[in-house]
Amino acid sequence: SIQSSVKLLSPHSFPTELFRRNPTDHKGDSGRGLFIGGSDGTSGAALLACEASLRSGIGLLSAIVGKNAVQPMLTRTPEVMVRGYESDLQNQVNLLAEKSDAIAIGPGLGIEASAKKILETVLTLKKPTLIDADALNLLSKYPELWDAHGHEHCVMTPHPLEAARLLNISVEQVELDRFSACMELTKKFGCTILLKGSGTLISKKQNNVFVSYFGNEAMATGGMGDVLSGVILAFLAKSRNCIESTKLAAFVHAMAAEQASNQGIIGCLPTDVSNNIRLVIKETL
Ligand code: NPW
Ligand code: AMP
Ligand code: MG
Repeated sequence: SIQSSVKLLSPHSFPTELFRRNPTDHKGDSGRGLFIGGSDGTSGAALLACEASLRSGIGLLSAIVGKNAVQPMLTRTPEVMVRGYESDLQNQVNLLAEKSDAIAIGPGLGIEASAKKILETVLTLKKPTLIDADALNLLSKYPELWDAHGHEHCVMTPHPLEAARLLNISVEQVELDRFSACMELTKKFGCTILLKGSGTLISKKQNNVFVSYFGNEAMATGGMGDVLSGVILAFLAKSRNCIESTKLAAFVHAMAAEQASNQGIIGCLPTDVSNNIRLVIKETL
């Protein structure tokens, strides 16, 4: 049965050796990542994801963001090597993506034709790739993108509405049987799936689902998912292991939220969660 294959995510279920640093490590050993997203109106998603990625230990982080996100990004996190979208965009994406161990695409990306082209380019490279938010919406809108370029080294992190769009069903249907929805996504895409929400589900192979009961309603704030994208990117860049990175990220993200919400459930910001990531990782790895 479905239920018999469900495992509870526990603080002790992570292969910590994949994520630890050694005393002689240099920045390249910690992983190079590329973030792509944050267009006009949703620039903040890029800032939140990139800051979270840095707090999760990424060694080198590049970002391709909307023009209006460049200055705020440099102000908040000068550690990021940031570029604005330009007309020779394809070229930029290719150059940066080829040098990266992992890529995250989607938060605040928008679903314009230019975004579709970038997603196509990224998928073609077959690198460990986190696909979230508008990149998921693009896959719902243009299923042929995945048919032509989809691969197993991807992690998709839909919230229930994004999952419903991907499966062509209603949010109610997703929420009524979250396990089935998660498995349907695993079957359809053949990559790692994290279905967001209270009782987050993570699966790579069918009939093998991890459930996380960490986190709480303090996380019901816009931008919280963008932080998760950044955490996953960092762990992917370090380990290149999709399922283990996703499990650890779900735990770190939710535990950081629990700790941040000790000061109050209401008004706990994604930024507060980001600021607690470091301590949670210290306690976990
Ligand atoms: P409702 O309100 O209940 O009808 P969308 P998005 C539903 C970026 N962001 N259970 C819910 O529907 C993102 O990265 C930028 C049930 C909700 O209103 C994306 O690129 C920010 N329903 C882009 O904006 C901060 C659920 O889905 C609707 C559900 C759009 O992303 C915000 C929203 O889904 C944001 O992260 C659940 N658990 N969860 C920034 N500061 O720059 C969600 N829903 O329409 O896909 O829009 O998720 O806000
Ligand atoms: P997004 O909808 O993309 O901003 O992502 C929201 C993030 O917060 C996901 O990681 C969700 O699993 C998490 N989250 C939201 N609400 C809750 C909740 N009530 N309990 C636990 N986690 C939640
Ligand atoms: Mg989101």
